[in-house]
Amino acid sequence: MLTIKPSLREQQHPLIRQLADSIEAAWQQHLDLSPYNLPADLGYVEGRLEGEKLTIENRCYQTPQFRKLHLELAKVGNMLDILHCVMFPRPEYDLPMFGCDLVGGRGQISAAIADLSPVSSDRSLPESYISSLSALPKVNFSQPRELPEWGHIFSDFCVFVRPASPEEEAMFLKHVQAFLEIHCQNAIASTPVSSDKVKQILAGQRNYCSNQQQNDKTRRVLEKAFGSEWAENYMSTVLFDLPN
Ligand code: BLA
Repeated sequence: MLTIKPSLREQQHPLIRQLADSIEAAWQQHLDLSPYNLPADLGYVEGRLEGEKLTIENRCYQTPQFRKLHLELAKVGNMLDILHCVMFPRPEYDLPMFGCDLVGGRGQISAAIADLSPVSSDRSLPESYISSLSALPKVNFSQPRELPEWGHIFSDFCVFVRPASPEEEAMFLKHVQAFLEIHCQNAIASTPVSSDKVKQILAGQRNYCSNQQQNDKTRRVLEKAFGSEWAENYMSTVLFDLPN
């Protein structure tokens, strides 16, 4: 059921491969995984983008604390390599959204972003997260990147960079591994909240997803390969579906 099939990652940038392996290792080590079925036909997708083949490979699980753990790898010929990952907590648990996106091509990662994003109405993270994240070794990258307008959903701990060397790639990987470790530890120790709080958390998760859906760069890649209707459906049902 949870056996790992041959994966696109073997053909991708080493940082993508390493991060994909790390994410799955953290999930398997800490969480009680069951299968999660994506909408029909969207587990593995092929299209064409500017004469190149676009391949998308999805892995999806659920656990007692998470309604959906989604890891997506995508590749456009030899031009574009993508890793996308979101952990959607069940709204009964007061947990932030782990999100990560790596985009690169021709041997260089141009965008590496990772965050544990708040869902509370005052946009603060739970205390336990603030203390663990503040205690992490500080990371400094030579090419930080500026968040787009909709990026106000991210926390103060968000890292958004163009890793400029193998050392910076390793630093990014290590930092995201620490995020995952903190997040999984907190998740398995967390207990359900009151129904009032559930409503707030749901609103926070919906706000996160609707802002992520405004990422034109993601949309453009998908539209060019599959058309705008398909892209809209994919973004709103697979990448950032709003919780019920
Ligand atoms: C940027 N995302 C991008 C870029 C592309 C994609 C091509 C531009 C890269 C660059 O500016 O160097 C494309 N990303 C994709 C595609 C998928 C994908 C096609 O995941 C999936 C099929 N995006 C996320 C998540 C986060 C995220 C979970 O999916 C953050 C937690 C962030 N991606 C994100 C941000 C940018 C980006 C902030 C920069 C956007 C900008 O500068 O406008």
